[in-house]
Amino acid sequence: MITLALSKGRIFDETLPLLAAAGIEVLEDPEKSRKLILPTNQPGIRVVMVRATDVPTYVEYGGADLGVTGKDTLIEHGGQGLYQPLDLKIAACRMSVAVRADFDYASAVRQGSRLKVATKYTAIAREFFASKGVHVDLIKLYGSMELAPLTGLADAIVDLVSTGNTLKANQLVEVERIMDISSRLVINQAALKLKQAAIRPIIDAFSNAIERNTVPS
Ligand code: PRT
Ligand code: MG
Repeated sequence: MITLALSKGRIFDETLPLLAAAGIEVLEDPEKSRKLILPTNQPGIRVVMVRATDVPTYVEYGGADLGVTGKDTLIEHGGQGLYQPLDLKIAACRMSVAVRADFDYASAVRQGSRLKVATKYTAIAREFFASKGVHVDLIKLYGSMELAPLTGLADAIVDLVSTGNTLKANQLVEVERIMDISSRLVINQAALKLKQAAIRPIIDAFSNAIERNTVPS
């Protein structure tokens, strides 16, 4: 049995076409079903639904053989014990620094001020500000980062941005782009060796599908 870990929402939705390219069809809709283990049209392959941030953990410890997870989540997890063969180029966004429109970020940085930064992504934020030589107090949050500068909890946030609509709706502006983000296929290293025959064709089908999507025809 091959177990694939996915999370509800954009990762599940955007992985479906890749699965279809590998001849795999998930037989139930996670938005409608309460089941956490979903069967597929292939008796030897099942999908488990976990929180996005738990995907690397499931795959690292073998609760799943493979999974799909954002580069953001992977960096925060550390990536231990995970083979990362493919950038799937799905769930694309960017990791950015944002502040209130009336906060002068550039001069705060120039003056060497200590910044209060709220984020779910403390590893990425710590590394980014250290590389700029900016001193920060990191405040760990688990969601709704956009609220932090509006309430005085923080001067800045580090968060994912895709359309920019959420920032705009909260009068925040993007002042730094830290990195581009997309989702990766991750594989348990032992499973890769022991279940080669079943896993290889999935990697190859995903890889061909990504190429078809990115090469203009
Ligand atoms: O939402 P939940 O707390 O259950 O879990 P999660 O946020 O970890 O999962 P999910 O499904 O929201 O995100 C899974 C992965 O999708 C992330 O790890 C990213 O790699 C990727 N992704 C791509 C995004 C976005 N785009 C995105 N826009 N993840 C989150 N967002 C959020 C962002 O945090 C911000 O609040 O959407 C908001 C900004 O969107 P725009 O379009 O208004 O800019
Ligand atoms: Mg989310």
